[in-house]
Amino acid sequence: LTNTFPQDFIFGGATAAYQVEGETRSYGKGKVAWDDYLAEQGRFSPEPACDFYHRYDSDLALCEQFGMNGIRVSIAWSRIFPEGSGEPNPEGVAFYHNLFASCRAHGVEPFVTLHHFDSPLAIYANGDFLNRANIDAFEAYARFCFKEYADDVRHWFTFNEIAAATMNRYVEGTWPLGKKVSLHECLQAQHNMMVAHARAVCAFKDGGYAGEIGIVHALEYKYPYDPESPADIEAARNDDVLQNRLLLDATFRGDYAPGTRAIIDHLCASSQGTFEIAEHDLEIMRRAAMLNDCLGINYYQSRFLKAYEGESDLHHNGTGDKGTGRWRVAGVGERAVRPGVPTTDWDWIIYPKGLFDLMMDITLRYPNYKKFYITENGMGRKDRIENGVIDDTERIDYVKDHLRWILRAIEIGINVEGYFMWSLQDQFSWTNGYSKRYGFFYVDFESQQRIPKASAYWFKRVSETRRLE
Ligand code: BGP
Repeated sequence: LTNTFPQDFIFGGATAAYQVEGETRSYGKGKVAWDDYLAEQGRFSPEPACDFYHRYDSDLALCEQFGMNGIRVSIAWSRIFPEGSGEPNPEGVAFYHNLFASCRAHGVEPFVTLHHFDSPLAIYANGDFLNRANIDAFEAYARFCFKEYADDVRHWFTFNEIAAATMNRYVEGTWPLGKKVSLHECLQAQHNMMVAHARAVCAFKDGGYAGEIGIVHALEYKYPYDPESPADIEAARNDDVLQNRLLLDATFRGDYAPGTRAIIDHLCASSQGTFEIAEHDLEIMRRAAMLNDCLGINYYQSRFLKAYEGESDLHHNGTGDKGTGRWRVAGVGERAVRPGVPTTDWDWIIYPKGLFDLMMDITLRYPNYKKFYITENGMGRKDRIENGVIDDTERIDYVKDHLRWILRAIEIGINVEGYFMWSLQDQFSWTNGYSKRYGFFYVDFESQQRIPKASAYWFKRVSETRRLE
């Protein structure tokens, strides 16, 4: 088995605008729904997060020093268009030019996402992507960015994790809006966002811009808890459509396979709703399906599904109290943990092989996939400093096990061209605040000092040698 990564493999860290930048209400930035939602909750503030707005240059210097040749960043839509559309905000536009220039200066390639969970409040308040007018607004914002940053950016992603954006909002109810088990709204928003993605991809290609474009999906392999049980198999298929399949079919086929569509309709019916595809949607989606250059996969965990007949019963573990999470959804199934499979303090299932199984599945079902980047993978921990050192051996093991499965995939001819650990530095987590740390670099949120963790030193060796020992 090979232990060496290809010559041009990207080794990087991932960030997202709202989770790192701070300055959420300054320099002309428009509001997003999270601002008031978090303030009302009063648990934690996204301000100043890890102050990336002012510290990006020193963070990029750290990337360079630690052997990273790539970074994932996102553009905050409401920094560019404070109201979602209309006149651009010059300070916001300039900020990203400066950020990209700093990436170049440090030899760190930027991989840029247009939408990472932060629709402008004006867009959110009039229905977000359930309102089709906002598909137009997203396309206009994407067109603006492609043109404005044509000389700065060579790697674009339209959306980050449509699955999380829709499920956390319309199914789990743990994000702004807070609706529970509205499966039809969840799936309709997924479809509409995929139309917005397709329009942006076509605009990028028609514009003749240099570089590549794709989308980032949060994928989890859905295994039946008991592979012999037809009811568990059905639950696994339901959860697969809810999280992965609608989005993957839309991405790579540009329409929905009959089996996918049947489950979409079943899920919508179970929350008394329907699924609407507008005229021309499939036309543009089919065109974009052949134009995507890459897929970003965010992979943290896989799931084991049991059949479930009762009322929906959800509890989100946003505190790190192990064993408190529950996910049982009427019409879908129950997410359970097979005995012997390890989990994190936030009840995330550690199952590295699922990443390989997912990539295999995609390459077999959608031979037009072209290339993968692993755009997020990592472990949330309660990291602590002891004698100036942060020993996160557990995280090193987690990343190492996933990198091993990536090497196996590469070895059998699956095209994977990069890996970005979530996250570059400790940052703000949407429902967990600051106690769930993911970074290579520990952040003391009081002083904003960065301290490299053991994983940063380990990753430096991997990226510089391109070898996994
Ligand atoms: C992904 C998101 C990130 C990030 C990460 C960890 O879903 O793209 O934005 O937050 O997950 O999630 P959490 O912070 O909830 O642990």
